[in-house]
Amino acid sequence: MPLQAMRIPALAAGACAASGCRGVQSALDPAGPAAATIAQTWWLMAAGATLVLALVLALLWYTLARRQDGADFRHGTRVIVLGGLVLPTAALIALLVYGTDAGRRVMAMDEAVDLVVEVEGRQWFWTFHYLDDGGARVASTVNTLALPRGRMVEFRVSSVDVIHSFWIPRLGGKIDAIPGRTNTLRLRADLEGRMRGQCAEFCGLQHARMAFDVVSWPGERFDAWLADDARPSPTPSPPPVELPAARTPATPSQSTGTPTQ
Ligand SMILES: [Cu+2]
Repeated sequence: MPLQAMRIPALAAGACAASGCRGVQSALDPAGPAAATIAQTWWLMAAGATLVLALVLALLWYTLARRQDGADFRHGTRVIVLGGLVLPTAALIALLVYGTDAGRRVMAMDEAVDLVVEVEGRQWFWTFHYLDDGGARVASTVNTLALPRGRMVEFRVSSVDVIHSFWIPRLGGKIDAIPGRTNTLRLRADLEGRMRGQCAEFCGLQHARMAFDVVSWPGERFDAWLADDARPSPTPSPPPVELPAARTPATPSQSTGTPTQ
């Protein structure tokens, strides 16, 4: 590729890195293997879509230019077979093969699990229960998830009321939290620091408040925290938030300001 042509993707990647793509909740700023695979797929598909758009525009320009020449369009059948059948079939097969392999890596089902965390969604907060090797709950947190860096964590996600969706964009894909059902998701944080998760399914008027913090610690610090915090899990209670009265639908007889459980 000539140097001039390489400048555009380099500038785009630079601008992306310097601005909107970074951040505590950006899927394009991966902090783990699953999110890295998803981001890689996103960039690949963005590049492919750009290529297809350029090809279509070039063909359109060519067609319009030829019509102005008054020339007849020949080889129509060949263009339809190649452009309408062979090209999409090849592109879709390539995407299917790549996507299947990427999906296997994102799910991480063949990897060993180091820690199990039960995730409970409810209107409108998250509770995280940390299990020991025997499957007993040894600690719980509300709206803050602590993770040991470099260890594979299995999340068992469920809901106590309506359907929510558990999503930490910098670590991987999302999974629905469905009442009466437990869905499993495996994620690993390879970087330390603070990230942000969010409910990704509209679940009621306070849905936008259903965000949570994620802290990724070195393994020793996490172990020490879990050992210190080890105690019977408390009854989940809503975090202390004040609901904006203007956004709470209420009749004059109803009170506002208290989250409904
Ligand atoms: Cu929700």
